[in-house]
Amino acid sequence: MSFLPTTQQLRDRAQAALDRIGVTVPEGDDLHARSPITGERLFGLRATTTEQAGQAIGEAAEAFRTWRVTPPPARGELVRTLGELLRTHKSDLADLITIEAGKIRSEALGEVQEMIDICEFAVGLSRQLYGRTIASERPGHRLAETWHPLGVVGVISAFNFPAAVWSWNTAVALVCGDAVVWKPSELTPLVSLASSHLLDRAIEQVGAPRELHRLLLADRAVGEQLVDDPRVALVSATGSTRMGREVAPRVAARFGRVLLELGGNNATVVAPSADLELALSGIVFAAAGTAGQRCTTLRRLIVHRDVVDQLVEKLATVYGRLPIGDPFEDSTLVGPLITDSAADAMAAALERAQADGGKIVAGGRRLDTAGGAYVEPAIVRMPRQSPIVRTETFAPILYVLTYDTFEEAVELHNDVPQGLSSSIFTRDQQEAERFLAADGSDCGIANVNIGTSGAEIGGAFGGEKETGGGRESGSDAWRAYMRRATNTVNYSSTLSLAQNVSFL
Ligand code: UN1
Repeated sequence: MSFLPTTQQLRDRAQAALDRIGVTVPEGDDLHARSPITGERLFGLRATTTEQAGQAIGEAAEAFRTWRVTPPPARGELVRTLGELLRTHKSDLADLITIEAGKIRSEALGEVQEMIDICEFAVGLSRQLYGRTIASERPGHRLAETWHPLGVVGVISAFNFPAAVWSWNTAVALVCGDAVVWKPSELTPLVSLASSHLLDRAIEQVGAPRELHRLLLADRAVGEQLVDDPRVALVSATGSTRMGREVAPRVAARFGRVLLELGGNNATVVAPSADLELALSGIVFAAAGTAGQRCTTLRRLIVHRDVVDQLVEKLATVYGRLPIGDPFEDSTLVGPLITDSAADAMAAALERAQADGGKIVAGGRRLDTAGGAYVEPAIVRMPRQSPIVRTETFAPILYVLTYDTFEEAVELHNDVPQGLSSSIFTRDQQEAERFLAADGSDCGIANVNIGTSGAEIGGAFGGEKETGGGRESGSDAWRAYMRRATNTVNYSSTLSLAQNVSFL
């Protein structure tokens, strides 16, 4: 393992990035910024109080009144400006992502690229918020639908994509005419302050209402406030299934809308015809990349009996050479886990898996470093899909299961509570199509000959079952951020009733 930077070096690097972005950290003792690289505290921060949060929601609701009647292409101009600022500060924001989330440099830059991409998508979208015209059954009538801005969107985001998930929601919500109130993870306050400040700068540059975006740097209680406040029209929450289980009924109780992006327990099927070299690269990035801390991380590998030994052997060799350590180091592929408790959860899961008859064939140990939680990504061969395999552990553990028939592979694949991402490696076209068919993968994302993670922003992102059913980012996911009105216009001089009803 490479030498780690000191906490002071990280603090200086973070400060330099914050200075270039132009943001001042609100000093205080309520919360703190820390880095998983050394596991130590960087800065103390002042949190948003519940009173301030209430006020922020009110201000956003007020800004919405102006924003909703601003023409969408003018709203797009704001998002275009944000995209430009993100391009200018790509490296600075990536620094903060590495410092607070522990992502390797290339993935941190990739996260900012994803933000730039969604801004560009949203700018185009600002001229494409299409409604339909519908054939009316009545003479002299026009039937159409119009999409209107929804209101205040509350965004709750997680540590692992501390900026991109916010941008998917915010760029789209803003062109849809909504205002945004953001409650980020307490683990990544600097990334949140920096992202939010870049948007504030864009808002100022284009002369949009200042209160269009509000950042709540606070703990769980303020998150709950956002969930319960009737002025928040849509709560878009990314996090664990446990969190979603609490959020959904509370928002439903006040007839608000939710968009949920919860846990994944993603699997890849490797068929006997698969190109194993291709599969190998796809699997390693999906399973060990981001130290297993993506919601799209590959957690289950379902391999045909004819190729399983060969594939596992190749994987174990690659795993044995994975460079683990300082995420700023160019050669590093696996950075730290976010906290000690994530490493503890990984150790506990490995123990459970072994108790169920699993055999660790690669990795699984925590490296002996002071501070950060560095672990070797693990591969575990399992005799069956036991309860621990069906559970999402947010760490780099890849469980390997064996199958004989395609039907059995699909059954194993779908037999988990989560339904986010999936893929198959095969050169058999029929098999690939069957995996994508109605009785194939039951996930929101189903891929062929690539891994489960690293989706592009152009498609709708999200999943089924305990993943929560939400879709954000590309395609027509924008509709969740708007309200639909059906309009019937009578341009004749007769009042004709639908369904041929006569009255008067
Ligand atoms: C997440 O882990 O919460 O598809 C989002 C991917 C990324 C987004 C992951 N584009 O892996």
